[in-house]
Amino acid sequence: MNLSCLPVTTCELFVRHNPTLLAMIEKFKILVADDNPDKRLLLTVALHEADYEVLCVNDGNAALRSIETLQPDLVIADVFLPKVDGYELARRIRSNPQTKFIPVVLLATGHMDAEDARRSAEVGALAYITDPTDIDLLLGRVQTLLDFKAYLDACEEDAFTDYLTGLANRRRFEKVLRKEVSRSTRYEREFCLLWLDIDNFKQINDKYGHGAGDEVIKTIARILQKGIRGIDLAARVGGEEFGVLLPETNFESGYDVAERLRKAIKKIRIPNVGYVTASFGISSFPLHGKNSKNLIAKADTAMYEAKRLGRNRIERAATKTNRTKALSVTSKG
Ligand code: GH3
Ligand code: MG
Ligand code: MG
Repeated sequence: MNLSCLPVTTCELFVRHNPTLLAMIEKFKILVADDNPDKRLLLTVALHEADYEVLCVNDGNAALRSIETLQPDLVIADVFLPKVDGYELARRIRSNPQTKFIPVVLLATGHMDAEDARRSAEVGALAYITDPTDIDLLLGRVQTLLDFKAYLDACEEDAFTDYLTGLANRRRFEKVLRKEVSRSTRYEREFCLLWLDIDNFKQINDKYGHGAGDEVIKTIARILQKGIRGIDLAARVGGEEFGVLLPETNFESGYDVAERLRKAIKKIRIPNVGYVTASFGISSFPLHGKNSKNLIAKADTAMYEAKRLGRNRIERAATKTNRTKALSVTSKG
């Protein structure tokens, strides 16, 4: 199949939902942890020949560091590793939520007794191989475990992706937002949150049908995706509602981005529907909230204010100061 003829989003979806194709494009990364240079060489050559990408380390601490930075798809570790042994390495990989599903194969040279087998099962290793020169056995195990891993990765990707638009879904958005709150708190950085909702969308569904409504949602998703930087995140957070996270962006710059996106949405003529608009709310960290819940609530309230004030506009979240000012203006009549 010639993928270059497909639009990018369709192509991405096709690849993402096809673990075999994914594996063909991106090689599986295998980390080999062994202090014996001959064994490392033997395994590296065999795994390279089987078309895997191989990374080697010679002690357990180096393995733990590499796992964190390189996120391998599978780990092959000698049981008798210096610093952190193979059993402990497997136990730590399994007990860390970030690495929990990386399969571990333990290698033991020589006789294996029932106690070793029990221990390897207890620490969560998925295979225990007693003859590291039996390459066919090793490759068979590795391939099976990687098939399962690829399937799990695809399921995880699905669970965090909005099926209609291919954007992140609300679950991923909130997860990334919580991470951004911790990162920005730690490094004292600013970021912005945009919350937007398509105007009068019910009328579009009623007049042109649900299918046309879906096309509108997909078009808005493409406009958002095209109009933001690589480090930003756009997500579909509800039926016709979107969130955009703008890391390293102050309130005024975030407003400029929202204005650019608002204009881009207004300008596009959608086939069979015509023109649509969206209303935006914007909040920023740390000005309007110090946690994800508050920031979303503030941006959402601002978005509803934009609706109230006529739609197709952007409203800023209220701070204590501008709320007080607004009240004093109102009280003056
Ligand atoms: P407002 O300007 O106040 O936002 O008006 P609205 O008509 O957009 O009002 P509201 O937000 O309440 O309407 C949202 C509609 O979006 C209602 C629901 O049927 C529709 N909707 C939700 N999810 C989908 C979807 O996946 N596809 C389509 N076509 N419609 C959807
Ligand atoms: Mg709406
Ligand atoms: Mg809505």
